[in-house]
Formats: sequence, structure tokens, C-alpha cells
Amino acid sequence: MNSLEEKDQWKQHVIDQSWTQAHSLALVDLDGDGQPELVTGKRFRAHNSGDPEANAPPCVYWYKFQRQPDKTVTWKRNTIAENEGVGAGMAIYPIDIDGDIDLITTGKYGGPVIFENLTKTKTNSYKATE
Ligand SMILES: [Ca+2]
Ligand SMILES: [Ca+2]
Repeated sequence: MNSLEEKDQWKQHVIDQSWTQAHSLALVDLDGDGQPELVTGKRFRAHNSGDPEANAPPCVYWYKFQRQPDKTVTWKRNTIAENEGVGAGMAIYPIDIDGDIDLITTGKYGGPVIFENLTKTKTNSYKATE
């Protein structure tokens, strides 16, 4: 047994118990401060509706975490969308090259969905063609 398998090597901390079925996770610096944020979300009716709250609406959230002086960590949830979700994957890339990182999720109501991050420009510079 190596040191990572030893009992009591890991302690679980739940970040948010207010929703269920979190799917993909990513750590990405969304606001450009040099510290990554946690991006995640859910779809609905996953696993043949066998998961808890199977029909709860999909969502995309990001969490800002902060280390406190006593070394505890706090997580503040922020909403990107509550009408689209995250399925089995997401992509992170500066799609609109405006200085911040954008997100592409697998969506729930159709094909992939881009969430344009407007942190740097405050204006929509992405033009989708259909
Ligand atoms: Ca950041
Ligand atoms: Ca952007």
C-alpha cells in the first residue's frame, strides 16, 4: 500500500449540497486574477432519470474559492445559466479572443452551447453563424 492509499489520507469536504447531478468539472481562471475558478453544472434526466432530482432544471455554475487566514476555504457560487446544462464534457478556450476564457458545454436541448465570457470587454464580440 502506498501513501495515497493509507486510511485517513483523504478527508471529504462537500462544496455545495443545494443541487444534484453535477457532471463535468473544470478549473479555469474565468476572471483573469490568476486563480482558477471551479466550473460545473448539471443536466437533467441523467442516467435514465435514476439520479436524485432527475427533473430539476439544468444549470452551469462557477465557484470562486478563497483561502481564509485559518487555511479554511470558502466557495461562493455564481450562475452562468439555469436553463442550459453541462453533460459529459465541456471545453474551455478563448473563442472570441477578447482576453478571457469562454466555455462550450454539451447543452441539453440541442447541440453544443457557447457561453461567451464578457469579463474583459463587457460587450458581446462573438458572432455565431448558423
Ligand atoms: Ca480567477
Ligand atoms: Ca470572451
